[in-house]
Amino acid sequence: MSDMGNLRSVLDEGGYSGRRDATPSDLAVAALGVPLKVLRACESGGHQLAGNLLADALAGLSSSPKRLPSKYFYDARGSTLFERICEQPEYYLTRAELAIMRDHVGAIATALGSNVRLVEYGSGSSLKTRMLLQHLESPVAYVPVEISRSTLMESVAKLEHEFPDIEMLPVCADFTHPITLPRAARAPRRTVVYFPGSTLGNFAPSDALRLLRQMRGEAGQGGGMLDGGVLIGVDLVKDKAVLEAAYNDAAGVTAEFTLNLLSRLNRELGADFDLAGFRHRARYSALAGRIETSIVSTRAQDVHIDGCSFHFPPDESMQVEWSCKYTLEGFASMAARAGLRVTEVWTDPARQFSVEWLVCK
Ligand code: AVJ
Repeated sequence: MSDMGNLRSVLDEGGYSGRRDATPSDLAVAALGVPLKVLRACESGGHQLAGNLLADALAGLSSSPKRLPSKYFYDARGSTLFERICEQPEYYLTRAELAIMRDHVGAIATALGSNVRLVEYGSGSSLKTRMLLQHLESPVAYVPVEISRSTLMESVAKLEHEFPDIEMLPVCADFTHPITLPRAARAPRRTVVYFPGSTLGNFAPSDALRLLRQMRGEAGQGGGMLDGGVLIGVDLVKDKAVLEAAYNDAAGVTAEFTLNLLSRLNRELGADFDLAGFRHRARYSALAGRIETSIVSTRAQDVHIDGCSFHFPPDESMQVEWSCKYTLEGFASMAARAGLRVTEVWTDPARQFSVEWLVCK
């Protein structure tokens, strides 16, 4: 199928949020070869995301201790910085997961089976997805759900070129909210939710459990289909020094990534954070089994957003990210509570990271 063929099918089918006629700007976009659904999904999701940013920032800065949600790291600049984090020598996660995919993608594809509708939460740059799509037997559709519009559009444009026979159904949305995902034109054998990169680690245990249940719901909805499953990347508990180095790289990219959250609030909400007055801090709590990342105020200062004023005493820290680490047993018991059974686990030789195949119980 050609690129225009893909666009045609998107046009014929209408958007996942309802049919509407193509406007002149849609047609201009179609001519450029950008999938229409990306633009349409982003248009509807975009306002909501911006609205949530203000509400979430005000609520987070008003709470005690102050906090900001880590999902807002990923604007265009944050997504670029995250890709640079993945290249840092201390950040072992990406390399370990890629090594697992490289060594075991054949077995992984066999476990998932043929004619899969592949849903991906937080699709990022889709490098690991490319390996998966190359090895799966006649996959039906790829449904990436990604909060960063620029990342989503770039990765789908590339994948569409490389996999012209796979229906591309990109959705620009926040996957932490319940969403109705588009169905494929051709009937799949099962739905597989792919959640790589240890993104689950960014959620508190109760939210992680809720998200696993949401994925189980997406994978389990039958209608004559086989029950599907969840393919997930899970980072494992390890030495504190290794973990802390991964989140405090020597080149300072992670610090820049963390502080970009404040730049984003300045850019998008007209806040007046002075970046010179804040620093990045990431520490491992062995008790909680997680890296806790904070932004620390280096002096007394006041910050203004949307007519509200927030005071920071010196050394006050603002919680911005958790990166939870799991033992294989701990993760399996959480999955079980979400109605999922771990049936296969692949790890890298150093057992730093795992890719796990969960099926509906
Ligand atoms: C993309 C969520 C897996 O927590 O390791 C990297 C994000 N933050 N360095 C992680 C992140 C700081 C990353 N995840």
